Amino acid sequence: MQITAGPLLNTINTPQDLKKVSREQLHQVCNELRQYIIDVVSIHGGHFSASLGVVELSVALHYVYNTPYDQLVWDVGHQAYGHKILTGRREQFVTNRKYKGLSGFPKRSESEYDTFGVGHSSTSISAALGMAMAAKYKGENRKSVAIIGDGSMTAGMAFEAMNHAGIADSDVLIILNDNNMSIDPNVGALREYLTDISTSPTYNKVRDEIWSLMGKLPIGKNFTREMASKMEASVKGVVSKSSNIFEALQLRYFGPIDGHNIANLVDTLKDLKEIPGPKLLHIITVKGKGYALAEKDQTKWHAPGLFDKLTGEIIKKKIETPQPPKYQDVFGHSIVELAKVNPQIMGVTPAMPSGSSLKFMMDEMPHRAFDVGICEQHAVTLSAGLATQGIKVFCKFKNYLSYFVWIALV
Ligand SMILES: Cc1ncc(C[n+]2csc(CCOP(=O)(O)OP(=O)(O)O)c2C)c(N)n1
Repeated sequence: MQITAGPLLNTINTPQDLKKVSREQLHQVCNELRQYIIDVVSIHGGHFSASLGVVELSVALHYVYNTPYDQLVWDVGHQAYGHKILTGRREQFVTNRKYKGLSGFPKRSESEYDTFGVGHSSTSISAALGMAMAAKYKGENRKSVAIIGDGSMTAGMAFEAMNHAGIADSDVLIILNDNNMSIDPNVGALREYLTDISTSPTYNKVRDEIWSLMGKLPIGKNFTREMASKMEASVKGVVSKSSNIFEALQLRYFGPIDGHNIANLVDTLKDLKEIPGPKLLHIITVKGKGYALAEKDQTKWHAPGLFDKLTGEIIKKKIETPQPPKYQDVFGHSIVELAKVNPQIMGVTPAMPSGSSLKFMMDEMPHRAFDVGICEQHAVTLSAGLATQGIKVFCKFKNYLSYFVWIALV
C-alpha cells in the first residue's frame, strides 16, 4: 500500500529544507511527521511510542542545529524515526528493519546524520562528550548533543559520562527526555528524584522567574544572556546546588520544560546553543504522544507489531499450526512455580520485566523479584552478592538474546 507523507513534510528532504519552513508552520511539520510515523509503523512494524514522544524534539533539533556538522547522538536509537525521516530517508522509511532496508537504529554507514551506532542503551553521553572533546582539540565550533531517556539515564555508564563531562570543559548538551517510562515504568530513586524536581514549587518558581527575565530584559541579546546566566547561577545556586544532582556534577541544569511545545523548544535550544560548557536540558514528554491508545498503555505500544491504526487492533500473524508458548513466558511461569517451593529463589531483571516475563514473579512475589533499571552490570553483581548469602538468583536480561544468568555460589 502506498503511504504518502503530508504536503509540507513531503517537501522536506533535508534539514536545510526544514530550516526554510516558518516558525508558525513547525506545528504542521510535527503533525505530519507524527502521522507519517503512525501510518508507516502500523503497516510495516517497528518501535512506535518512543518516536512519537520526541517528534517536537526531533524537529526542533534539526531546525536549530546545523546538522550533520553539529552532532546529534540518540541514545538506544529506537526513538530516532523522526530524525531519519527528516534527514533524507522519508521514502525509504517503509523499508525500516527489513532485509536491505533501513536499520531500526541510527547507523553510521547509513547516513552522515547518524553520528553513532546504537542499539544498546546509555552510551550517548560518553559518545557526545568524545565528539565535543575532539571538536575542542581540533578548534572546531561544532556542537554535540546527547538525547537520552530517563530509563537509559539509570545506567552507570550515563553517570560515568556525566561525572567526566562536569570537569571536561567541553561544549556538550545532554537532553534528558523524561517520559517516566523505560519499556515498563521506569524504576529507582532517580525516577522519584526527577518527579520531585519536575513538581517542586520552589525550584520551578526560581526557574520560571529567571527564564521570563531572560526574555524581558530590554538590552542586547548577548548581554541579556550573560546577565541572566550570572543571576541564574547565584539565585538557582541557593536552591539547587545541594538539591540538584546534575548541578552537583557541575552540569548546568535547565528545565524542566514541556517537550511538546515546539516554539518553546526552538527558543530554548537556540539559547542553549550560545551557552558554552557542559549542560543538561530536562524536557518532559509523553511516550506515545498523539496516539491515544499508546499514551494509555505505554508498555504495550513500545513495539506493538503491526496494527490497525484506526481501531488500534494489533494484528496477530496468521499461523495455521498451533505454536508453542513463548520462551520468556515458559521462564516466567516456571520461576514462579519453583519459587513457590524453594524460598531461596529470587529474580532480578535490568529493565526487562515484560520482555523477560519476570513480571509474573514481580507481581506475585514483589519482595523476591526486582527490576533494577537499565543496569546490567549492577544486576549481575547484585545477583552475585545475593548468591554469596545462599540465595539462588535468576537474573534475566532481554528476551530476544534468549539468555539469562543463573547465579548461585558453587
Ligand atoms: C543495555 C540495554 N539494556 C536494555 C535495553 C532494552 N531497551 C531498549 S529501549 C529501553 C527503554 C529505554 O527507556 P528510555 O531511555 O527512557 O527511552 P524511552 O523508550 O522511554 O523513550 C530498554 C530497556 C537496551 N536497548 N540496552
